[in-house]
Amino acid sequence: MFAGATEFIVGDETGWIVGKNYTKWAENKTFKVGDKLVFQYRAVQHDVFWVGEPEFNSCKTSPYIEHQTSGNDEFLLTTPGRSWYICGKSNHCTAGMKLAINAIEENEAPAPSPDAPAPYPARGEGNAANMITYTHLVSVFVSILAMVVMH
Ligand SMILES: [Cu+2]
Repeated sequence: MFAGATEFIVGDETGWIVGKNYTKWAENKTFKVGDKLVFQYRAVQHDVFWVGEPEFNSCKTSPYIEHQTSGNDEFLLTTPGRSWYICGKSNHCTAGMKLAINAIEENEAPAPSPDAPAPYPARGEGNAANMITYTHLVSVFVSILAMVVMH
């Protein structure tokens, strides 16, 4: 179902820490439904609250949608739209330990529309499709050749 799903380690190699700009981390990334956010941190030092926009803006952890504390917390993006995550420890959120993302529909990929010129095939999938077509053509050609040789 979630063929091209991506697992995002929030903050990449630095993980979920105080002092990282997660707005900046997220800004050049495309999040899709089916992708997963993984928050990695030393358990007890931090945690992750999935909250609404007002709680995100005011750094309040109540009400929240989900709270995880394992240090390897996974949040699956199940619906399109925005979602907000904050750390609930001390003043970490106000210090910037917060992440807002926008998830798009799985097949709403940043691909050109059908009537727009398509300079490249979609990465990966396009090549795979071309390969299948090519393989198919070769096998048809071989069958024809075999028929001709046998008659
Ligand atoms: Cu924290």
